[in-house]
Amino acid sequence: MASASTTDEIVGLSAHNASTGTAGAGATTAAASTEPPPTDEPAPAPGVAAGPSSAGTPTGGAAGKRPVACIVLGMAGSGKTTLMQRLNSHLHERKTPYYLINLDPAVLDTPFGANIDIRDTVNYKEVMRQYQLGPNGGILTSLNLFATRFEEVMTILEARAPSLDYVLLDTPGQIEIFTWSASGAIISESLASSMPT
Ligand SMILES: Nc1nc2c(ncn2[C@@H]2O[C@H](COP(=O)(O)OP(=O)(O)OP(=O)(O)O)[C@@H](O)[C@H]2O)c(=O)[nH]1
Ligand SMILES: [Mg+2]
Repeated sequence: MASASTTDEIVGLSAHNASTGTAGAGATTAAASTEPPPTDEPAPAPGVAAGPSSAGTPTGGAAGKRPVACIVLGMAGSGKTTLMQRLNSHLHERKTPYYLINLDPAVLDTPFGANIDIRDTVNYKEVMRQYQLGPNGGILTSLNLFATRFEEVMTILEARAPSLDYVLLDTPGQIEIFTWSASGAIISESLASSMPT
């Protein structure tokens, strides 16, 4: 969940447990559980980008089972977060193990509980203030700051990969920020180098 950050624009990563379908108290089928899929390690993007990525050809191999990473991308207000919420409900109901990551630093509230939330690491409003940026520049810079820590996210995902079927990532409404920025490339290529994305 979003947490109040310190005056620093970026704070330590925090992660929540992987969702196993049994987690997320009170999850219902109609409404996605807002309970974060359970978490326990330190912490950390929407359309659905599915299918094999050109950035990597993870096969599972020695590392064993690999979850499928789905980055939900789309225009502002196109329903990315709603889709995430529905997927959360669906997978939770089927007891499919998955992991949810929120990459939207500006969202006020998510209708799903993210295992890793950019808002736990980067304070979007503080970034705007410190760098004297507008909303879009704030999102861009927040994502860039977060991308510098994405290795830590990958470490968490690597550790959990064998027990996960899916890794779902919600992204900011400003699609161009994700698709055209260095941070978007870093995040998507990091994922694709490790698992089908
Ligand atoms: N009619 C209709 N409305 C939808 C659908 N999906 C989402 N909405 C509505 O569209 C609005 C925006 O949905 P979000 O899921 O927040 O969209 P988003 O892409 O995450 O928005 P940003 O994060 O701001 O870019 C909400 O009021 C949703 O209820 C859909 O399939 N059909
Ligand atoms: Mg959204």
